[in-house]
Amino acid sequence: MFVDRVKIHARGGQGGRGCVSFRREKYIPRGGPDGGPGGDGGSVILVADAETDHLTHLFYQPNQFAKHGVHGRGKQMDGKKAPDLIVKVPPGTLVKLLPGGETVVDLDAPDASFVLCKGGRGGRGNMSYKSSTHQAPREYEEGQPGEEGRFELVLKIIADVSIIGFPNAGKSTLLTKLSKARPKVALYPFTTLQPTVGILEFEDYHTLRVADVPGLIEGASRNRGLGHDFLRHIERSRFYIVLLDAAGTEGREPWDDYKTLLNELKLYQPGLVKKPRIVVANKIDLPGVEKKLAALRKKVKEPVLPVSANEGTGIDKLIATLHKFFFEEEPGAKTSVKARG
Ligand SMILES: Nc1nc2c(ncn2[C@@H]2O[C@H](COP(=O)(O)OP(=O)(O)OP(=O)(O)O)[C@@H](O)[C@H]2O)c(=O)[nH]1
Ligand SMILES: [Mg+2]
Repeated sequence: MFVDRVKIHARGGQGGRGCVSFRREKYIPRGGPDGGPGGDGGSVILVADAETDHLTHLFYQPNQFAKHGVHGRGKQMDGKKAPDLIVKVPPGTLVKLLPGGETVVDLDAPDASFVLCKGGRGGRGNMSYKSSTHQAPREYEEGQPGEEGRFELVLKIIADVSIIGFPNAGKSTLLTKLSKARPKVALYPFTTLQPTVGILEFEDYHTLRVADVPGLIEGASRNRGLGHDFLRHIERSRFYIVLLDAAGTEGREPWDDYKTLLNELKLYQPGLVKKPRIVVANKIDLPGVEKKLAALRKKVKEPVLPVSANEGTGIDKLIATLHKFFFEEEPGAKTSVKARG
């Protein structure tokens, strides 16, 4: 199961209680107060871990409670501080406070961390109440409770490039050509039900994260197909590959697909269509594609790149375009960088 939205209950540990004790030793009458303080409770700390890519573990363990601090002891001994509870989440996790839903933190980079619930401070023992006029204090403090709250964690995957297209357009096939990721490829629509990220490695050791997301169809904004919800995973991308089935294998025209896709993106978030993109026409190995491609080229303003994800035709050009967009300051400086391996 893939979980990318989860509600949790987090609580820092309570501090240990301070101790009331007096030194008792042979030949030392009235040894004075020696009750030590309690240890601090552990905090719940969220850490963005690059190796984690979903929130499923929190779905099964929605209660994240840190341990309590140990109580103070006699002979001036401190109680032990409880360890912090480290909760790993994928980079790109947004944390909202419930019930209001206001954003607490956006862990948008690997290794970013955030103290979600601080542990309570340990209480003072009676030895710290001692003074010249108060030599046998019996006061002590209880440990303070840890912070507590309910939170919603929402994952918005961080990918540099996202591939968007209709079901069966060949998005997953294209990702296997760009990276070592192996999402499921199949003849039927909605094969991909969860986003997959692949790493595109260039010859010059630059890398890009490329996301394959589920297919988008007309009416997704009204929850048709898999709806719009998964589109939040492409929000953070800087570049989009609009992948079209140029052969129209499902009886639709590529140009209509293009319009529908852009319209759905706009309905989801108007800013998305303003970001840079490339139109990639897939399945050019199939017969009768030239006519459809020519018609598409006439109508689409931006350049159209014909490829066959199955056979690998045109993929080098796509890779060079991505390299140019992300890593070349002056356009045209270097054009033929290939993928490694
Ligand atoms: N002829 C031909 N078929 C292709 C090409 N690329 C993909 N296909 C086929 O199209 C079908 C769908 O491919 P997928 O990669 O699963 O498509 P998808 O866009 O990921 O589909 P969903 O995950 O369902 O949205 C598979 O049967 C692929 O073999 C291509 O370049 N040429
Ligand atoms: Mg797929």
